[in-house]
Amino acid sequence: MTLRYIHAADLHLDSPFTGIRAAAPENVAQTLYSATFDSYRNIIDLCISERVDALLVAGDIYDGADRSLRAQQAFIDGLRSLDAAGIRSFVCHGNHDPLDGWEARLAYPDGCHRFGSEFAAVPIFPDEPERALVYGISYPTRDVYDNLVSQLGEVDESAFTIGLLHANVGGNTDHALYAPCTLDDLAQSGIDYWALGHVHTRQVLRERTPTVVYPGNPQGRHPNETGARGVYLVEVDDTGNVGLEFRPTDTVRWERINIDISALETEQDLLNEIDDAMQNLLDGAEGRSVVVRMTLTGRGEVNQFLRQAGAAEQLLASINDQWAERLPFVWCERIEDETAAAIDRDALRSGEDFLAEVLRTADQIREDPETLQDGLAELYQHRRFRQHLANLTEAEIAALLDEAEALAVNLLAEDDR
Ligand SMILES: [Mn+2]
Repeated sequence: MTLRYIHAADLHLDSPFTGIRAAAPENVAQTLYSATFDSYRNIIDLCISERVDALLVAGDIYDGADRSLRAQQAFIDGLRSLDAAGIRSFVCHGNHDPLDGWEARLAYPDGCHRFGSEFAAVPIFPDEPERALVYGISYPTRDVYDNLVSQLGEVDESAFTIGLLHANVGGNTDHALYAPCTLDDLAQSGIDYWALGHVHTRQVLRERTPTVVYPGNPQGRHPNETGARGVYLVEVDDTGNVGLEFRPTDTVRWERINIDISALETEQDLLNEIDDAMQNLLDGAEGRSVVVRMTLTGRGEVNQFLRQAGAAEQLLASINDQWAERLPFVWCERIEDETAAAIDRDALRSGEDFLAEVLRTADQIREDPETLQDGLAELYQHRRFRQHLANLTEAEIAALLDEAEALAVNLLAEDDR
C-alpha cells in the first residue's frame, strides 16, 4: 500500500443556517447550529479509526472570510487530534476563506501544512519524499478568476502526486466561476489525483489517470443539498491504482418528498400517508436526523381540507409535534401545497367541450386499443414514432394514456381553486 487518505472539502464551519434555525424548534435549532462542527468531528474520528496517513481539505473550511474564533478553534482542535495520532493534514483555502480574510493568530500543529498563494509541493511522508507529494494552492483573495492549474508547472513523475485545489471545473453553472479550468487541463497536468473543492454535490469527474474528485460538502446546509453527505476514503496501492470509497459524515440530512393525494379519501388517510413517509425518511437516514420539505400534489378529496386558510400550517404543526421532538428527529420545514380539487369525471365526460371529447376518446381507446391508431394516424406515419410505440407493452401504453388524460384534465378543467 502506497498511501491512504481522506479527501474532504467545503466544511463551511459555523454556517449560520439563518432563517431555518429561527423557524425550528429548540432541539432542531441546536442540532443545526452544531451540524457543521459535528460533521467535522466525524471526519477527524474517521481519519483516526481508519488510521489514514493524511487528511486533505480542499478549501472553504470556514463559511465567512471573517471566520469566527469558535470555528478556527474547532478546526485546529481537530488537526491537533490528528497530529497526536500521527496523521498529517493538508489544507488549502477557497473563495469562502481566502488568505486575506481575518484570522486569529492561533497555533497550528506541526503535522499540518497550509498552502499559500503559490503552488508548493509537500511530501506526505517527510522521511520518504519520493513516495507521495501534495501540490496545493490557496486563494489570496475571494475573487480568483485565473486558471490556477496553469500555474502548476512541472510535476515530479516519480512520486504519487495529489493536486489540492478549490476550483470550478468545466464551468459548473450551479457554482461561482472561481479558478475556472477544464477537465482536460487537469488530465494533462501530470497529477495522479485531483483533490478538488467548491462544488457541493459529490462527483467523480474522472476515475483514473488522473482521478478527479469533488467530495461535496460533508454536511448539507439547505433544502437543495439533499441526501447523504461526506468524504472520500482513498487508497492507493503499490502500482498506483486508486480506490475510492464514499463515507457519510453528516449529522442532519436534508430531503424533499412528494406526496400524491389522488388515492387518499380522508384526512386520516393523509395523516397516515405522511406518517409512513416520515418513518421511511428515518429508516433511510442511517441514524441521522432529517429536515424535510414536503410537496403535496394531485387531485383528490383532501384538497377540500388543504384549501382552507391555514391548513398547511396546521398540518405542519401536527407532523412536527409527533416527529420533530425526538432523536433522531424528522423536522418538516415547509409544506408546499400544489393539490387541486377532485374532479367529477362522469360529469366532465358528458359535457359538450373539448375536454369531454378527450375523455370519451380515452375511454374508447381503453375499450378497443386498436382505435389508438385512428386517433394518431398522422403520428403513425413517422417511422421513429412507430418503432417507439412497437417497443411499449400494453401496460405501458395504458399508463401513458392515463398520464395524458390527467394532463389534459389539469390543463382544461375549470377549477375554482
Ligand atoms: Mn463551498
